Amino acid sequence: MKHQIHRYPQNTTGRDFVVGDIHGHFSRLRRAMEFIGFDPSRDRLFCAGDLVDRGPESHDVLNWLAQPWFKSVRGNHDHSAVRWGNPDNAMDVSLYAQNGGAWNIGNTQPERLRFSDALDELPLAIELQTAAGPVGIIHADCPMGDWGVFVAAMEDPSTTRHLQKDMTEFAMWSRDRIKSGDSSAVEGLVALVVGHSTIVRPVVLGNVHFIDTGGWREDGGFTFLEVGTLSAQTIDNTLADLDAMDATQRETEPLH
Ligand SMILES: [Mn+2]
Repeated sequence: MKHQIHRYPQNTTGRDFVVGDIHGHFSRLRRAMEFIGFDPSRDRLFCAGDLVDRGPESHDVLNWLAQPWFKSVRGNHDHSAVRWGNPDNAMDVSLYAQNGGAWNIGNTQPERLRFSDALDELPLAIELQTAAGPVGIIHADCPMGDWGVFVAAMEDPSTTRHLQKDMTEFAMWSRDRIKSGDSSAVEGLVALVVGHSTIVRPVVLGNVHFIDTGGWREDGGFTFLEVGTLSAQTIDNTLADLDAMDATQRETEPLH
Protein backbone atom coordinates (compact mmCIF):
# COMPACT_ATOMS: atom_id res chain seq x y z
CA MET A 1 0.00 0.00 0.00
CA LYS A 2 1.49 3.30 -1.08
CA HIS A 3 -0.33 5.56 1.37
CA GLN A 4 -1.87 4.76 4.72
CA ILE A 5 -3.65 8.01 5.55
CA HIS A 6 -4.80 10.87 3.30
CA ARG A 7 -5.66 14.21 4.89
CA TYR A 8 -8.01 16.84 3.45
CA PRO A 9 -8.59 20.41 4.67
CA GLN A 10 -12.08 21.67 5.39
CA ASN A 11 -14.22 22.49 2.35
CA THR A 12 -14.98 26.16 2.85
CA THR A 13 -16.87 26.72 -0.41
CA GLY A 14 -19.24 23.75 -0.58
CA ARG A 15 -20.39 20.58 1.15
CA ASP A 16 -18.54 17.32 1.80
CA PHE A 17 -20.45 14.05 1.63
CA VAL A 18 -19.49 10.48 2.44
CA VAL A 19 -21.17 7.60 0.63
CA GLY A 20 -20.84 3.88 1.37
CA ASP A 21 -19.99 0.92 -0.87
CA ILE A 22 -20.58 1.53 -4.61
CA HIS A 23 -19.70 -1.90 -6.08
CA GLY A 24 -19.76 -0.88 -9.74
CA HIS A 25 -23.07 1.01 -9.66
CA PHE A 26 -21.77 4.39 -10.78
CA SER A 27 -24.73 5.36 -12.97
CA ARG A 28 -27.14 4.80 -10.12
CA LEU A 29 -24.84 6.74 -7.78
CA ARG A 30 -24.78 9.65 -10.22
CA ARG A 31 -28.59 9.71 -10.31
CA ALA A 32 -28.74 9.59 -6.51
CA MET A 33 -26.30 12.54 -6.39
CA GLU A 34 -28.79 14.60 -8.41
CA PHE A 35 -31.31 14.18 -5.60
CA ILE A 36 -28.98 15.76 -3.04
CA GLY A 37 -28.11 18.60 -5.42
CA PHE A 38 -24.44 17.63 -5.58
CA ASP A 39 -22.42 20.44 -7.16
CA PRO A 40 -19.07 19.17 -8.50
CA SER A 41 -17.72 22.71 -8.74
CA ARG A 42 -17.95 23.17 -4.94
CA ASP A 43 -18.89 19.89 -3.24
CA ARG A 44 -16.76 16.78 -2.66
CA LEU A 45 -17.81 13.15 -2.48
CA PHE A 46 -15.79 10.78 -0.31
CA CYS A 47 -16.42 7.03 -0.54
CA ALA A 48 -15.93 4.56 2.32
CA GLY A 49 -14.50 2.05 -0.18
CA ASP A 50 -15.54 -1.00 -2.21
CA LEU A 51 -15.80 0.84 -5.51
CA VAL A 52 -15.62 -2.32 -7.61
CA ASP A 53 -17.00 -5.90 -7.91
CA ARG A 54 -20.56 -7.24 -8.18
CA GLY A 55 -22.10 -4.37 -10.17
CA PRO A 56 -22.09 -3.82 -13.95
CA GLU A 57 -19.81 -0.77 -14.15
CA SER A 58 -16.64 -1.63 -12.21
CA HIS A 59 -14.57 -0.55 -15.24
CA ASP A 60 -15.87 2.98 -14.73
CA VAL A 61 -13.84 3.30 -11.53
CA LEU A 62 -10.95 4.83 -13.51
CA ASN A 63 -13.14 7.69 -14.73
CA TRP A 64 -14.45 8.37 -11.23
CA LEU A 65 -11.02 8.32 -9.63
CA ALA A 66 -9.93 10.92 -12.22
CA GLN A 67 -12.54 13.42 -10.92
CA PRO A 68 -11.07 16.05 -8.58
CA TRP A 69 -14.21 16.02 -6.39
CA PHE A 70 -14.18 12.24 -5.82
CA LYS A 71 -11.99 10.58 -3.16
CA SER A 72 -12.09 7.14 -1.60
CA VAL A 73 -10.51 4.89 0.97
CA ARG A 74 -9.61 1.29 0.16
CA GLY A 75 -12.19 -1.44 0.69
CA ASN A 76 -11.49 -5.17 0.77
CA HIS A 77 -12.80 -5.49 -2.82
CA ASP A 78 -10.55 -2.65 -4.04
CA HIS A 79 -7.67 -4.42 -2.33
CA SER A 80 -8.49 -7.64 -4.21
CA ALA A 81 -8.25 -5.77 -7.52
CA VAL A 82 -4.86 -4.38 -6.46
CA ARG A 83 -3.63 -7.91 -5.73
CA TRP A 84 -5.15 -9.29 -8.96
CA GLY A 85 -2.95 -6.94 -10.99
CA ASN A 86 0.13 -8.64 -9.60
CA PRO A 87 0.97 -11.48 -12.04
CA ASP A 88 2.36 -13.48 -9.11
CA ASN A 89 -0.80 -13.21 -7.04
CA ALA A 90 -1.91 -16.37 -5.29
CA MET A 91 -5.60 -15.54 -5.38
CA ASP A 92 -8.22 -18.26 -5.74
CA VAL A 93 -9.89 -17.41 -9.08
CA SER A 94 -13.21 -19.10 -8.31
CA LEU A 95 -13.42 -17.32 -4.95
CA TYR A 96 -12.64 -13.98 -6.65
CA ALA A 97 -15.42 -14.69 -9.18
CA GLN A 98 -17.85 -15.61 -6.39
CA ASN A 99 -17.04 -12.33 -4.65
CA GLY A 100 -17.88 -10.28 -7.74
CA GLY A 101 -14.49 -10.11 -9.45
CA ALA A 102 -15.63 -11.60 -12.79
CA TRP A 103 -15.31 -8.19 -14.51
CA ASN A 104 -11.56 -8.22 -13.79
CA ILE A 105 -10.85 -11.92 -14.35
CA GLY A 106 -11.50 -11.51 -18.08
CA ASN A 107 -9.18 -8.52 -18.38
CA THR A 108 -5.75 -8.73 -20.04
CA GLN A 109 -2.69 -8.32 -17.83
CA PRO A 110 -2.10 -4.68 -18.94
CA GLU A 111 -5.76 -3.93 -18.15
CA ARG A 112 -5.53 -5.60 -14.75
CA LEU A 113 -2.45 -3.54 -14.05
CA ARG A 114 -4.24 -0.28 -14.89
CA PHE A 115 -6.94 -1.03 -12.31
CA SER A 116 -4.37 -2.27 -9.82
CA ASP A 117 -2.24 0.86 -10.15
CA ALA A 118 -5.23 3.20 -9.84
CA LEU A 119 -6.71 1.42 -6.82
CA ASP A 120 -3.30 1.12 -5.17
CA GLU A 121 -3.44 4.91 -4.77
CA LEU A 122 -6.32 4.53 -2.31
CA PRO A 123 -5.35 5.05 1.32
CA LEU A 124 -6.48 2.84 4.19
CA ALA A 125 -8.01 5.87 5.90
CA ILE A 126 -8.97 9.48 5.24
CA GLU A 127 -8.90 12.28 7.79
CA LEU A 128 -11.16 15.13 6.78
CA GLN A 129 -11.32 18.46 8.59
CA THR A 130 -14.67 20.03 9.42
CA ALA A 131 -15.61 23.15 11.42
CA ALA A 132 -16.29 20.87 14.42
CA GLY A 133 -13.04 18.87 14.14
CA PRO A 134 -11.70 15.88 12.22
CA VAL A 135 -13.90 13.21 10.64
CA GLY A 136 -12.31 9.84 9.87
CA ILE A 137 -13.27 7.52 7.00
CA ILE A 138 -12.35 3.81 6.96
CA HIS A 139 -13.96 0.97 5.02
CA ALA A 140 -14.85 -1.34 7.94
CA ASP A 141 -13.66 0.00 11.31
CA CYS A 142 -10.85 1.71 13.22
CA PRO A 143 -8.53 -0.92 14.75
CA MET A 144 -7.86 1.26 17.81
CA GLY A 145 -10.03 3.21 20.23
CA ASP A 146 -8.05 6.38 19.59
CA TRP A 147 -7.68 7.79 16.07
CA GLY A 148 -4.41 9.58 16.82
CA VAL A 149 -2.85 6.38 18.15
CA PHE A 150 -4.01 4.46 15.07
CA VAL A 151 -2.71 7.07 12.61
CA ALA A 152 0.62 7.34 14.43
CA ALA A 153 1.05 3.56 14.45
CA MET A 154 0.22 3.27 10.73
CA GLU A 155 2.67 6.02 9.82
CA ASP A 156 5.48 5.05 12.18
CA PRO A 157 8.21 3.31 10.13
CA SER A 158 9.21 1.30 13.21
CA THR A 159 5.76 -0.34 13.47
CA THR A 160 6.22 -4.05 12.79
CA ARG A 161 4.92 -5.50 9.52
CA HIS A 162 2.87 -7.92 11.58
CA LEU A 163 1.03 -5.12 13.43
CA GLN A 164 0.63 -3.13 10.17
CA LYS A 165 -0.96 -6.17 8.54
CA ASP A 166 -3.29 -6.82 11.49
CA MET A 167 -4.46 -3.20 11.55
CA THR A 168 -4.94 -3.16 7.76
CA GLU A 169 -7.02 -6.36 7.81
CA PHE A 170 -9.18 -5.08 10.69
CA ALA A 171 -9.70 -1.70 8.98
CA MET A 172 -10.92 -3.37 5.77
CA TRP A 173 -12.84 -6.34 7.18
CA SER A 174 -14.05 -6.06 10.78
CA ARG A 175 -17.76 -6.27 11.59
CA ASP A 176 -17.18 -6.67 15.35
CA ARG A 177 -18.52 -3.26 16.37
CA ILE A 178 -21.88 -3.49 14.62
CA LYS A 179 -22.35 -7.17 15.53
CA SER A 180 -21.78 -6.50 19.22
CA GLY A 181 -23.56 -3.13 19.24
CA ASP A 182 -20.46 -1.57 20.80
CA SER A 183 -21.32 2.10 21.33
CA SER A 184 -17.94 3.30 22.58
CA ALA A 185 -16.54 6.31 20.74
CA VAL A 186 -13.38 6.49 18.66
CA GLU A 187 -11.45 9.17 20.56
CA GLY A 188 -9.92 12.06 18.67
CA LEU A 189 -12.66 12.29 16.03
CA VAL A 190 -15.96 14.12 15.68
CA ALA A 191 -17.14 11.08 13.73
CA LEU A 192 -15.83 7.95 12.08
CA VAL A 193 -17.71 6.99 8.90
CA VAL A 194 -17.64 3.38 7.68
CA GLY A 195 -19.28 1.15 5.07
CA HIS A 196 -18.77 -2.61 4.54
CA SER A 197 -21.62 -3.80 6.78
CA THR A 198 -24.85 -3.49 4.83
CA ILE A 199 -27.84 -2.22 6.79
CA VAL A 200 -31.35 -1.05 5.92
CA ARG A 201 -30.98 2.44 7.39
CA PRO A 202 -27.89 4.34 8.61
CA VAL A 203 -26.81 3.37 12.14
CA VAL A 204 -24.81 5.43 14.63
CA LEU A 205 -22.95 3.67 17.47
CA GLY A 206 -21.05 6.10 19.71
CA ASN A 207 -19.55 8.44 17.12
CA VAL A 208 -19.29 5.73 14.43
CA HIS A 209 -21.65 6.17 11.47
CA PHE A 210 -22.46 3.05 9.42
CA ILE A 211 -23.71 4.19 6.03
CA ASP A 212 -23.65 1.21 3.63
CA THR A 213 -27.37 1.05 2.98
CA GLY A 214 -26.84 -1.10 -0.10
CA GLY A 215 -26.95 1.38 -2.96
CA TRP A 216 -25.40 -1.49 -4.93
CA ARG A 217 -28.41 -3.74 -4.19
CA GLU A 218 -31.72 -3.57 -6.04
CA ASP A 219 -33.65 -3.13 -2.78
CA GLY A 220 -31.20 -0.67 -1.18
CA GLY A 221 -30.20 2.93 -1.64
CA PHE A 222 -27.19 5.21 -1.38
CA THR A 223 -26.79 7.14 1.88
CA PHE A 224 -24.99 10.48 1.79
CA LEU A 225 -23.64 11.69 5.12
CA GLU A 226 -22.94 15.43 5.04
CA VAL A 227 -19.94 15.86 7.30
CA GLY A 228 -20.62 19.48 8.26
CA THR A 229 -23.96 18.61 9.89
CA LEU A 230 -23.50 14.82 10.28
CA SER A 231 -26.97 14.45 8.74
CA ALA A 232 -27.61 11.42 6.56
CA GLN A 233 -29.91 11.27 3.54
CA THR A 234 -30.76 7.94 1.92
CA ILE A 235 -31.92 7.93 -1.71
CA ASP A 236 -33.80 4.68 -2.25
CA ASN A 237 -32.99 2.98 -5.54
CA THR A 238 -36.67 2.87 -6.40
CA LEU A 239 -36.45 6.67 -6.48
CA ALA A 240 -33.00 6.98 -8.09
CA ASP A 241 -33.92 4.51 -10.83
CA LEU A 242 -36.82 6.63 -12.01
CA ASP A 243 -34.65 8.22 -14.66
CA ALA A 244 -37.62 8.55 -16.99
CA MET A 245 -39.02 11.14 -14.60
CA ASP A 246 -38.77 14.63 -16.07
CA ALA A 247 -37.14 17.56 -14.32
CA THR A 248 -40.43 19.13 -13.20
CA GLN A 249 -41.59 15.97 -11.49
CA ARG A 250 -38.16 15.56 -9.96
CA GLU A 251 -38.37 18.97 -8.30
CA THR A 252 -41.75 18.25 -6.75
CA GLU A 253 -40.98 14.68 -5.71
CA PRO A 254 -40.66 14.59 -1.90
CA LEU A 255 -37.20 13.51 -0.81
CA HIS A 256 -36.45 11.44 2.25
MN1 LIG B 1 -16.48 -4.51 2.04
